[in-house]
Amino acid sequence: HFSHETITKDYFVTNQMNNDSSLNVNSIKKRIKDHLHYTVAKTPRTATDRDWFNAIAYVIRDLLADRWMTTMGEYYRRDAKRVYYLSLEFLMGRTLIKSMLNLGIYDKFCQALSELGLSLETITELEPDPALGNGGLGRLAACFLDSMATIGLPGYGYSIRYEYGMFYQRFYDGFQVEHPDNWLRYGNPWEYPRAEVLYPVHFGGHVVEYKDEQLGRKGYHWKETEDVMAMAYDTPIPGYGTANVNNLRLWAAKSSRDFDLGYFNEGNYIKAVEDKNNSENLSKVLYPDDTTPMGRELRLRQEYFFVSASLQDIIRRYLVNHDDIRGLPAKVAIQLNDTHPTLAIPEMMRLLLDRYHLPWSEVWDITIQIFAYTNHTLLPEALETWPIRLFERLLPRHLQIIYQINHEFLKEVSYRYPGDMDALKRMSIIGEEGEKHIRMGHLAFIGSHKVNGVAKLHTHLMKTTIFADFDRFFPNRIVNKTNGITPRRWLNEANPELAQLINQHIGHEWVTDLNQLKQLIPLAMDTHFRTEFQAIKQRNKQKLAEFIQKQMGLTINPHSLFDVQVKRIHEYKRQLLKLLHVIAHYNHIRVDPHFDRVPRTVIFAGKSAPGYFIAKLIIKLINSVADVVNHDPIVNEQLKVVFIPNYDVSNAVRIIPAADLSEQISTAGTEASGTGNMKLALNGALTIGTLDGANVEIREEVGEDNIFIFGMTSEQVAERRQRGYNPWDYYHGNQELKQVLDMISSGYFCRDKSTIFQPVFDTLTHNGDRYMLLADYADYINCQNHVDEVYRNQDDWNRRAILNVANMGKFSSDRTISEYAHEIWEIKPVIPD
Ligand code: B1H
Repeated sequence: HFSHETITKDYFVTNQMNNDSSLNVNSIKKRIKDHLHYTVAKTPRTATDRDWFNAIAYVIRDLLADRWMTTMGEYYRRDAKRVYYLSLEFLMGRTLIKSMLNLGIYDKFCQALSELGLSLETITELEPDPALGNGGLGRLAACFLDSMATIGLPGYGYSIRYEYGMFYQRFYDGFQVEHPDNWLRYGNPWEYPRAEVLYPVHFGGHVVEYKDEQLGRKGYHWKETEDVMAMAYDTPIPGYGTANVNNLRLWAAKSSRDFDLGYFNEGNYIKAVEDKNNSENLSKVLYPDDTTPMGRELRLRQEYFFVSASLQDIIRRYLVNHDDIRGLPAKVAIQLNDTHPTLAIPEMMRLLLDRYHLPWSEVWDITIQIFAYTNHTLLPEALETWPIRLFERLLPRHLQIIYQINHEFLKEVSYRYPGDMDALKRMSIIGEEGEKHIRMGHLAFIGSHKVNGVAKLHTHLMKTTIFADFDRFFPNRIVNKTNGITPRRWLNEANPELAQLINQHIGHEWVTDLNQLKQLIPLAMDTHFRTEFQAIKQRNKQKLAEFIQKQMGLTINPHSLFDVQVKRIHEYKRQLLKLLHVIAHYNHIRVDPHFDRVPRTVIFAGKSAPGYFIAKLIIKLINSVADVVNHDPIVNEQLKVVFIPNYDVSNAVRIIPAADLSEQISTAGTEASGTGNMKLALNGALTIGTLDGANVEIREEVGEDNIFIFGMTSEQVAERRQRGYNPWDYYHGNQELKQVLDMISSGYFCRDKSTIFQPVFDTLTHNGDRYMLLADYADYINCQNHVDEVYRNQDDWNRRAILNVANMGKFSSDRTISEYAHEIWEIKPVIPD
């Protein structure tokens, strides 16, 4: 299996930035031993592998610290405009190998470790994978940090230091069981606690109006609040092949010092300490709900806590070398990663109004210039709203400000569209359906100078559906920024052998300039190159097969087609459609076991939100189908189904380089972009997909012969929905499909609880098949048959796979970030002298 020692040192692209001559193999060994002695306080004889991991991490952290302080100093000296990426999630993945590669010290460390008799692979596996995010949105934030540091942009990440990240997924009897992810249990060598960077965050209380004699107008005091303190933890973010090191600042909740005065005075010491615990619960756990927000009070408290601390910090940094707060927009850009940090808008207004006493109109101008908002989903249930009643209790001053923003905005709307009461209702920040609530998307849109979608189709749909009124009202505010992924993590680190093959032919500039991969296009016609390319894919598949054998005790055929669907489990992503194909395929094998078929291994991985009933039942169904298929002697080598537990960044790095086929089969119009689609194609998997999200642009780049497209377009989906869609027509009209669905409902896959999967059958039939799986079924099956045909000609398959790799340049997050920098943030790289 994957072993770094067996990899020769030049497999990774190592950069030349590290010309620090004092850093040689001997000095690295000395530094490691020193940290083992003085920081970890262990001797080589008593040290565990984890002690060694920590010692090594501290050595690397020292190197990061040097460059980081220089970088921060440089930003300060140049008085550079900064961008602050506010996100409730950063799915960073492991740091050790990434840092060594980015700093260009991987080779030397390999040598040093081997001379110390340490196994880099063993040590790598001891590092916890910090999972402070759910899925694509959180991983995008992490790729963006890598790109900003690599390009040299003064970009800072801000988020929460969750004590428990994304849950650890295990299967018991095929059911998902969530285990707490106590990632900080053994300490975190990558972070610097900043006990002195501490801000109060207020909740509750009430607002009193006063007459400000000096300004001659009304002022507002937010009084008798309950306070929580936010303490900073900094993680250095190295760029690749550069001395730039940026910062990710995470906030942890601490009780305020005077939290307990009252109780202490009453002598109730125990009660006081109990309360301290309560306020520190704020940063305890990440909400594990991808795409659909959980409207819980603690989540709103997290959002405000994080926003308030971040803005205080941003303003403090600005005021270190500026004295006029009105100059803020020239030096500060803030990007809102979805609506989750939208409270930053009224919070900025509050600070400028109540603390800096600027007049409303000026405050509004400043705010709009600073903020920009990225939308990541169109699903109506995913659009964040909060009950007014909760705001009244928790954030009364913000509620006032939001009311006034809304009042001013609706005045403009009624001026522009006289008499159009319906437009007012549709566009208001306040929704009146059911309980009165705040529409966070409207607030984010109105308070930002740019609003972006994450793929062309998604941006188009934003303009024509959920934000159509806003697009008409603010014509050039919506822009597109198609997502990207960092080539450092997703090719250079994840697929070192492919990286090396590429280097041998076109050099290594692609690592920071992914369009260079276009030079591989002619090599797709080179049979020798194709053979080498295939051999690498085969070794990656072998390694994954060994991992699956070791972790799950399951034997798979490494020469079968690896058919991969890895992503969060969600109805709109249609893991069930994949499963319908698996079952139909199984039935064919049983009817005619001796027919010559392409053997397949279908690999699933992904987590479900803990409260998402149907998604959890889909997990159980996949595991049940796997159980039946994998134990059926008739099926033998032709089909295997694998559900790899606990999909996270580390597992993605193992799975993606081994994939032949990438399943991107969401109902057209539902997946905003997808980024797994890019990672898989970059590693030479062919995509089978709908014309959804970034698949549309992947097709444009790789050419329609090198991708398998099927199913309805987003227009056709919308039109079908309009016309009235009846899943029973497909059920009764397709014998094969009916048989598959009946097997699900009749308990074929779960004999001891035969009705357990009835709800799955019902979502696809009685309950209307919201994501139209049945409508796309026949075309999907045809398309999969076409996949098999193409796969039979391995040489031609490799040609297409190479053309996928060669044409993925557009999907580098460096390109995405450069676009944000030019068109939204107006910031430039700072290149140190
Ligand atoms: C995406 C989310 C999301 N869209 C709410 N929306 C969350 C919404 O905890 N919450 O409340 C968490 C996550 N995540 C994903 O963003 C899209 O589904 C993908 O298509 C897209 O590629 C990704 C990055 O833009």
